[in-house]
Amino acid sequence: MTKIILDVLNGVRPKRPPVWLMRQAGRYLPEYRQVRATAKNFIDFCLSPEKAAAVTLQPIDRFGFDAAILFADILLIPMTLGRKVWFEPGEGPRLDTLTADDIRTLEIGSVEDILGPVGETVSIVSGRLPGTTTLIGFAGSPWTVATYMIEGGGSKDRWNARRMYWQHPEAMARLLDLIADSTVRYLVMQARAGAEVLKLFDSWAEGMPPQMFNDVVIRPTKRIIDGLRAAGIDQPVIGFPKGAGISYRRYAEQTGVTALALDHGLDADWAVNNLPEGMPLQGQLDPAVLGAGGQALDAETDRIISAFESRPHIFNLGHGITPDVPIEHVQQLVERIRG
Ligand code: 1CP
Repeated sequence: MTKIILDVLNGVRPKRPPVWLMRQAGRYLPEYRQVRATAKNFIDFCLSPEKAAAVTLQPIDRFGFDAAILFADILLIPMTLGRKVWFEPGEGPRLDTLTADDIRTLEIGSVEDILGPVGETVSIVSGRLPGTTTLIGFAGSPWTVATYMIEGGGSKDRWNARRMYWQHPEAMARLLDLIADSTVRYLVMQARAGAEVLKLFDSWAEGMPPQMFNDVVIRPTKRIIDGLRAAGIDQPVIGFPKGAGISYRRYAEQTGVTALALDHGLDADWAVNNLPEGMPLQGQLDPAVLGAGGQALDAETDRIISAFESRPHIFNLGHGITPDVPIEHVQQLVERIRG
């Protein structure tokens, strides 16, 4: 049986693009909320292989997406560097904040033990997936993970992290290297457990000067991909430097990614004409359109499919699905794509 997403990542252009959605396992699904309610807290949920595997498979059962994405979170990696991470109910992630001084003494712990349960989740899902569905493993990219570590959670403009880059460049470089090296071990574990594609989420790659983009986005991403290849991992890697604008091109040329996930702000025609020839592209429906549904959803779905007709293309959102999206809209989208 062939897996259409692996075909596309190998450069094939099928008649209709395959589809999956960022955050497809999540609160818009009643069956997700049901399992979620049985977990002590969000971190525990991510580290409970049976529960995490169950919610990974839910959107596949319901919609028949072409890929399942491992249920976990990008904020597990700070735990491998000895940091505390917790989720405030109704608010979001919290971490103990990190200063330049703290960074000098950080060390990578036993990634394989601390995040071992995630490897188990991957094995369980791998054994239960339909033969045509691709299993995607993932991690956060170093810059995005670093912003949460320095800020102690989400923040409006990542001010402390951005300032640290300019004020303590050596501390920032060390932090990014440590996250990258821990992430390599984490992704090697996922790949060996059965992840067939790996995705790197750089949700905060927007709004920085070019040299800074080289230092905090491109270099650490390349370090991860070089590390994976050196470890004998040859799975395709999808890079998602969200909000990078025209810097998507340098990212595509210099990091070693196999494919690019495009956010909805990037001009599709620019992308098709300026990103490396033949490189598979994933994206890029605005999640708000999925929230709206109706004719707008059909029209935007059609526009995106035809915009990427000349490329190997995986249909997806430009960012994660939001909890308020009606399930019927997702159904409508999948039917429209499949014609
Ligand atoms: O209680 C809940 O159910 C909380 C919602 C939730 C979910 C469903 C969180 C908290 N994380 C996740 C799972 C998750 N997170 C997945 C796997 C499942 C899937 O995609 O179907 C993935 C790939 C992520 C990745 C992730 N986590 C990113 C990168 C992608 C993005 O959306 O930009 C980021 C930034 C996070 C941090 C995070 N985790 C959770 C929240 C609410 C946040 C964002 C905080 C913020 O906005 O700053």
